[in-house]
Amino acid sequence: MAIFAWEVKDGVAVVTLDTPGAPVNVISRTVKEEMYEMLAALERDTDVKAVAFFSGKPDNFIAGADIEEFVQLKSAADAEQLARDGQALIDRVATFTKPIVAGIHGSCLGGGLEFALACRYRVATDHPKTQLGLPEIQLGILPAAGGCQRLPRLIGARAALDIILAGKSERAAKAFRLGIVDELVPPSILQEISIAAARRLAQAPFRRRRKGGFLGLLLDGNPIGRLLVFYMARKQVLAQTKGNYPAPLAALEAVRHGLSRGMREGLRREAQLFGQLTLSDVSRKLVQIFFATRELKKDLGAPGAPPPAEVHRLAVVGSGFMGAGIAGTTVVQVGIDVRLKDADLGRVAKGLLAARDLVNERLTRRRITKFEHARLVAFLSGSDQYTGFGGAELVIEAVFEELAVKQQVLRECEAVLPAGAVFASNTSTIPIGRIAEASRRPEQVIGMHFFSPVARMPLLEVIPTAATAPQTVSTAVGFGRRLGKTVIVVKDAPGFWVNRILGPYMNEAAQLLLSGVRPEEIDRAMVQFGFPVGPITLLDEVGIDVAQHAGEVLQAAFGERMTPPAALAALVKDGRLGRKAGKGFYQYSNGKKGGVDPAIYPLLGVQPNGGIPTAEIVQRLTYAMLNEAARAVAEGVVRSPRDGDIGAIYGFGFPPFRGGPLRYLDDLGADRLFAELQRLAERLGPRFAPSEAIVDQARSRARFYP
Ligand code: T1G
Repeated sequence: MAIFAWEVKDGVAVVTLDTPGAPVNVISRTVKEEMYEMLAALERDTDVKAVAFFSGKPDNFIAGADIEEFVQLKSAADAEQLARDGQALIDRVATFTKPIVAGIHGSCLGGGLEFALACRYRVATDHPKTQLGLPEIQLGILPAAGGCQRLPRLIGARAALDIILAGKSERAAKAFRLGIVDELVPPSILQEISIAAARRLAQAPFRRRRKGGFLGLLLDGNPIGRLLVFYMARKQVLAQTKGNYPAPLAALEAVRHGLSRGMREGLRREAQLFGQLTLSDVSRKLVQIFFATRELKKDLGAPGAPPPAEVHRLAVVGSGFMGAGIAGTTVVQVGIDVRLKDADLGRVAKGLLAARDLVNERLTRRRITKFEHARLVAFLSGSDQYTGFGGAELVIEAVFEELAVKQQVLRECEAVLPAGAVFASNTSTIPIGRIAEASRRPEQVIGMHFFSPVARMPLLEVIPTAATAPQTVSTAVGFGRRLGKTVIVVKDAPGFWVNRILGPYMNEAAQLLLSGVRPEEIDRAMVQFGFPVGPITLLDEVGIDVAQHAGEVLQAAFGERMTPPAALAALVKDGRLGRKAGKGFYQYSNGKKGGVDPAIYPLLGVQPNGGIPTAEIVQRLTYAMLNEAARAVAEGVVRSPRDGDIGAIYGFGFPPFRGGPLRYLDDLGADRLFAELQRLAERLGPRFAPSEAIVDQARSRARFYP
C-alpha cells in the first residue's frame, strides 16, 4: 500500500501521508524515496497549483526521522550522509515550485517539524495532542534536517534555542504565539483552512510578520546581540548538563555557525555534528532508553496477562501528601471520579484541597480551560466513611506505614468494594504479602509504589505477591500508564527495587558525613557524576525521618551491610526532618534551599575536615549501589536489566547518559568492580564485600546486556 495518497481539488493537491501498519509516521529511507516520487509527480501535474499536506494518523503528523535507522549506522560518515540525505529532501520541499501548506494535527517532532518548517505555511489544530518540537537533544543528537537553521530564522535565536537546547515540544497555542504556526484552528476545519491557505498562496505569496518585538531585534537581529544570546545559552547548558551531554553544545554551535556563515554552511555543520553525535556512547544510551520505555509501554506486567480491567472510579484511602497526590494526578491525567477517604473530615478536606491544587496548576499554566477545570474538579469527592467505594474498580491505600493499620483498611475496603475490585497499597517498606494476609481475595491485592511528589515523579513500581492474579497485575500496570507513569513490575521483597539499591548509596553518603566530609562536597560530586541532586539534598527532599524508617526496614531484612549509620537518628531527634520541616542538612527559608546548616555538625558529632577526593566519593557511593543492584537482579527483584535501569533512571534520576546502573556496571566491567569492592572492603569494612552476583559475573565475565 502506498505511503502517500493524494487527490487534486480545484488546483490543490490534498496529500495524505499514512505509513501502512505503523502507529506513527516517521521519515525512513522508504518514506524519503516515496516523497521524492510524490513531489516529482505533483510538479509535473499542471493542474496542481499548490499542495496541502496532512497525516492520515489519528494523533500524529510526523514523529521525525526513523530512530531505528540510527541504531544501524556504523560510522560518523554514514550518519553524516544520512543527515545530508534528509537535508536534501527537506530542501526539495523548501524550494518546491508550488506552495506547500502543512496541516498539522498530533505530534509534529524532529524531522517532522523540520519538514513543516520547510513548507510555505503551517496550520495546526488547537488540540492537546498537537505538539510541535525538536526533541533530538533527548536522544543525544541535534536537529539535522535544517532545524538548527530554519527555526532560528523563523522565530529568532533565543526562542529557537529555548526549544532546541531543551529538546522540548510546545503545544500548538504556544507554537502559534512563537510564530512557528501561522494559523490555529479546531480539528474539524483543519483540512478546509489548510486547503484554502494553499489556494491563497498559489495566487499571492505570503509575507510573514517578524515576531520577537524590540528585544528580539536587539538580541536576535544583530551579531552583537546574538553573541550575548549564545554566551548565555552556553552558560545555561553547562550549568544543567555539567558537560555530560555534548548534544546541546553541538546544537548551539550549529545554530551559531549557520547564523554567522549562512544556511548552506549551517546545514553542512549540522550534518557533520550529527555524524559525530549519533555514534557517541551518550546518544546510544539515550536511544536505548527511548526504545526501552517504548517496550515497557506495551508490557502488561505478567506473562500472558489479560488486558487491564477498565477503571472508571478510583478510591483512595489516606488523604495525606501521597494520597492527595494520587487523587489529584488521577483527575488531571485520567479524568475519572476519585473518592478520597480519611479518618476525619478535616483531613479529607485538606486532602481534597491539595488534590485540587494540581488541577488549579493546570489552569494557571493554561494547560486546560476554565470549563475543563470545572469538569475535572467535579471528579473529586471525599468522606470519613466508605460511602462511594461501591462503584470503584480500584482502591489505593496511602495510610500510615504500619502493618496493622493497612490490614484493617484492607478488611474495611473488601467489605464495601465490588467483588472484582483491586486493592493496591502504596507502602514503600511493608511486604505486600504481609498486608494481603488480611485479605479474603489475595489474588486482587497488589502494591503500587508511587514516588514523592506523585504528580512529578515519573516512575511507578507495581508489586504483585505470589497470590496476585495476572489480571490484577495488568490492571495496576494499565492504570499506572494512564497516569502517565513509566511502570516496572518488581518482586515483593524489602525495599522493592528503587529503595533497595538506593539504600547502600544513601548509607554510604551518611558514612562520609560521619567521616567529616561536607554535605555540599558529597552532593557536588554526585551532581557532577550526573544525578539531578546529591544524596544529602535527596535526604532533605524525601524527609530524613522517611529515609531513616526505610533504612531500618532494609537493615531488618538484610542485616549489617544495610545498617544505616546513626547520623540520621540524631537529626530526626532534633526535629530536622528536611525541607518539609524547614530544616535538615540544609537551611530553608520560605521553602527556598540555603546553605548547609552548621548546626548539623555538633548533632552528628563531627568536625568537617578537608574531605576526600571527588573520585573516591563517587566510587564509594556508586559501587555500593552497583553491588546491591547486581545482588537484587540475581534475586529476581526486577524482571530484566531493562526494568532495573529504567527504574533507577526514572525513580531517582540515575544519570541517563550512563544508561542506568546495570549498563554502567557492564561498561565498568564486573571484574574491575569486584577488585574495587575488595579494595574498599579491606579499608572500610564488610559493607563493601563483593556480592555473590558480582563474584560470579567477574568470574564468568557475564554482562547484563549482550
Ligand atoms: N523513529 C522510529 N520509531 C518511532 C519514532 C521515531 N522517530 N517515534 C515513534 N516511534 C515508534 C515507537 O518506538 C513505537 O514503536 C511506536 O512508534 C509508537 O510510539 C533529522 C534526526 C511520536 C510522541 O524523538 O516522542 O528527527 O513500540 O509508543 O505514546 O533532525 O513516539 O509500537 O514498535 O511512543 O503515541 C526525533 C520520538 C527523531 C520523537 C508518539 N523524534 N517519538 O507517542 O506512541 S530524530 C522523536 C515520540 C530526528 C532529525 C532527527 C513518541 C510520539 P512500537 P509510542 P505515543
